[in-house]
Amino acid sequence: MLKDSLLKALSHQVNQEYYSAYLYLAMSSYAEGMGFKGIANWFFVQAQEEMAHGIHMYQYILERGSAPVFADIEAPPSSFESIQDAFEKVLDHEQHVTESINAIATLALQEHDHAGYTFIMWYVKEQVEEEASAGDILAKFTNFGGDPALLFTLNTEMAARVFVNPFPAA
Ligand code: OFO
Repeated sequence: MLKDSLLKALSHQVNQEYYSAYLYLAMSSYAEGMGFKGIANWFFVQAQEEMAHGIHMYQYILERGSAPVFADIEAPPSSFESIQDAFEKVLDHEQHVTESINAIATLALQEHDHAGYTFIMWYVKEQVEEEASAGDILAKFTNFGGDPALLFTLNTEMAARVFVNPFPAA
């Protein structure tokens, strides 16, 4: 069974993963409304990944013989200033998630829960990719933001993204 402190932290993280999914759905809906279906697709796939993370953590809590503690999921912002603003918020959000995941890893070590530590390390690595991906997209806005073709290029590139369940057996 998980110790209470770790159960609380992992349950909170399940909630955060679902909040992340809500946030990306809100961004997807915003991009759709702006007519950028490809960018909307990128956010939609991101939301699907977040839901997969939430389910994966939920199942891990059960596997450890504990019961997840559920809480309200916060509402995401309903609008954004621009597509660039949405991606700036993606990076801010993922940095916040990284801190939260790192805190769980620290807690698992403090509690001598080596299995929990091994579990959460997958997410430590995942967050490096999440931040790098948001950073790469934002760099395009920094370097080519003045070029009106940027959004159309991104829209085409992002239309190709497909959801691949990172935990196919789950
Ligand atoms: Fe779950 O990786 Fe983003 O937040």
